[in-house]
Amino acid sequence: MKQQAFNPYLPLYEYIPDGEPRVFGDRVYIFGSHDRFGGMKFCLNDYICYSAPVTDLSDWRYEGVIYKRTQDPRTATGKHQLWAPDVIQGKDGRYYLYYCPDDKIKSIGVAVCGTPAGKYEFLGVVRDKDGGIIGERTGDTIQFDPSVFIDGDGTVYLYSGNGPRIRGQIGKEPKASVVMTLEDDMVTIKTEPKKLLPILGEENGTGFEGHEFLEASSVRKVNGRYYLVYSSVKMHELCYAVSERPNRDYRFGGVIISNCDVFEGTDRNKPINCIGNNHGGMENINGKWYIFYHRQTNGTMFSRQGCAEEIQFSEDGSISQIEVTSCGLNQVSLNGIGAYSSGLVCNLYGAKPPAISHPLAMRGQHPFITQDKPDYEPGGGTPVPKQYITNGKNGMTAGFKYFNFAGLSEISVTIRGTAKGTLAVRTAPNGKNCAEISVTPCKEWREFRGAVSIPDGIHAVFFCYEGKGKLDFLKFEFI
Ligand code: FUB
Repeated sequence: MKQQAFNPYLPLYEYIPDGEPRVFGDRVYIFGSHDRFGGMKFCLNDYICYSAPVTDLSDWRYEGVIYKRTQDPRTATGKHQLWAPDVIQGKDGRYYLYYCPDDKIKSIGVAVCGTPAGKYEFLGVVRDKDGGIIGERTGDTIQFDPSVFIDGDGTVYLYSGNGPRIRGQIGKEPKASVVMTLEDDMVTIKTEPKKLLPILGEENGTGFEGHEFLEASSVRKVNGRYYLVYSSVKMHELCYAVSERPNRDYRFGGVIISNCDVFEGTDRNKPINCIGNNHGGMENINGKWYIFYHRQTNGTMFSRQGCAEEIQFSEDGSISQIEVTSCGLNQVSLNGIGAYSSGLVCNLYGAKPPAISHPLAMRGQHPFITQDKPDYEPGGGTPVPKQYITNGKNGMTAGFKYFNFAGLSEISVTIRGTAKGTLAVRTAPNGKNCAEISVTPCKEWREFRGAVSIPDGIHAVFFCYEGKGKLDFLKFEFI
């Protein structure tokens, strides 16, 4: 690899949630929504794309805008946002982009392009053979988060739908997880939508209890089985269901990842990141399987960023839950020497347990990741923002996983703010102090250093603040 890969895997100024990884040829492409940093709604920006060689997941290339929010005639006014998309290569060799324009328009748009990374042109809306729009006909359930899979026999499956998150919502809108098939034109349905996974209210006796389908369908075939990754009613977790058939009989498989790193049924059953929605998918890249997911930043659910981790399949086809890390696609631990942005933090919490990411709930009460300048587009001529942790108060823990240390002697932190106290450095959140860095108030960014004693080998690093006042935390360096 040319350089190290991190989580988030894209530049820290990019906010691409709902990322579907797709390998086309020798590159992996990320098709996701596009949040605007500092936005107060989901997906305020046009779809953009990044790609990387399958052999170097550190080397992401910006492909530019691939589809504008206003290209679909239904959204031409610019008042709608484009929510989670997916892209598949059709049998004609062209690439088809599927999306729902937010939760106000309950049907699926399709755009097409001769190359994976755009620019896409609007093709149509998914309809039945009589022209009826799927999602708008009497008796239809609403369409949401479309995702496509083409099986070995050429059948094109379109998955879609969402469910209620809390019981009181049941019955307000006709919702379901559904699967239908498409004609070769990729826009007309061949078979009607039929129910697939249980939503809240349909779970009893299904094995999905507690992990009912919410949204974010995404299907891949692995060793002859179909794996449907979805986001459950808990929002923060991506689960999988598995079947021997692409369009029926899915069994609950388990949780693959929780973006607040909750491992139910273990002593790690408390959130250690702010809680928010999650969406992604899995992909085989150069012989290894990865799960792509997103994290929340800026104390809201509207500035989300893509992350990824390697996953393993057991002999019996099951996938164990993996933890969130700072090193993700790097495949090995990060260098134990050098400087790192605090934006790579993978566990971040304060004295109070993390809450659902929402401006009113988060701001003021919890530490969160933010940046020092407005939303940035590559080539837009505006300055490149720097990401940092803000609102760090007494009891803040900021964890980074993992580094391979050899002969570490000193650690520096670059902070600013009114903080007066100690940043303790530990290899476990409640472990012993490996360094104690005294910090004092400073208006501008300032570096503080401390001698450190961390044994050689692979360790996590946690910065734990004890003191008065608040700090912003920009970066740290292992020396
Ligand atoms: O990004 C907008 C919506 O949030 C997606 O469509 C959902 O899956 C959730 O991630």
